[in-house]
Amino acid sequence: MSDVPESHPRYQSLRLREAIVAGVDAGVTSPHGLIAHGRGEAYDYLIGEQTAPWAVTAIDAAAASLLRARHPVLSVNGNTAALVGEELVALSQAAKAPLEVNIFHTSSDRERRISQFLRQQGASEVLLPDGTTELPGLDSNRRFVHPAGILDADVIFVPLEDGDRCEALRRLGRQVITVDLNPLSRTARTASITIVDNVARALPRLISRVQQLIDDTNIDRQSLADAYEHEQLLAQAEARIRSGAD
Ligand code: PTJ
Repeated sequence: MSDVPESHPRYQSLRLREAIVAGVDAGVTSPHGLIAHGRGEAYDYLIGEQTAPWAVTAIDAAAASLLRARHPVLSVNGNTAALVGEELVALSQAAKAPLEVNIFHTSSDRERRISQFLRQQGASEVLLPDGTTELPGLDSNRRFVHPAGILDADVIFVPLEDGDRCEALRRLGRQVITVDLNPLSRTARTASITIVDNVARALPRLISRVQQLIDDTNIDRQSLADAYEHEQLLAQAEARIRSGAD
């Protein structure tokens, strides 16, 4: 990182800031992404900037769900590409789930740049909206999808959403897994599985859990999925934020 020493007490947080700023400079991340990131930082601060038990349970359920899916797809936007591009590629390979670029703030140039960026991180294939295929029940730019990707998926991983597509996908009967530091957001509430954690911490854990489940077939995937209580886990995250406890 440019001028922040690793010994700095806020190094991790500052490193992520730099990654988002670099994403904007590279034309991968929307300027709106800076605002979204700042909001995430505030929530992260309030949950103690660590992966809490509610997130571990959700990560377990997400790993089980991705591996049980007929056709899982990982949706990538400008923020997640900048923060966890490499990890998304690794998750895609481990879970055999294609990456699909799907962004809220319309820009075909940014779509192409995100795709190139993911290929630089090792992705062999990145799906892009074909410009004509649309997800029904959605008015935003996120309605444009790839016919063999999100449109046909049964389980869709959509970290850092703004809620509209999550709702549309749920109405279509799809399972939606999200990562969102705000347990009160529309996405967090509407998704099937919500990991309330920083995407930069959650992704490495999710990858290693997926790998563990692949390697050890004795782990009961069903019980991991059953242990996930959506309302209860969101309430735990909200209570932590409201308590202001250290
Ligand atoms: O690249 P685009 O055009 O698709 O735009 C992406 C953003 C993120 C700008 C767009 O989806 C957006 O505006 O999202 P929102 O409505 O700001 O929602 C993003 C959610 O992610 C908020 O609830 C934030 O608290 C949360 N968030 C932000 N940073 C992180 C995060 N959650 C987990 N990890 C983070 N690092």
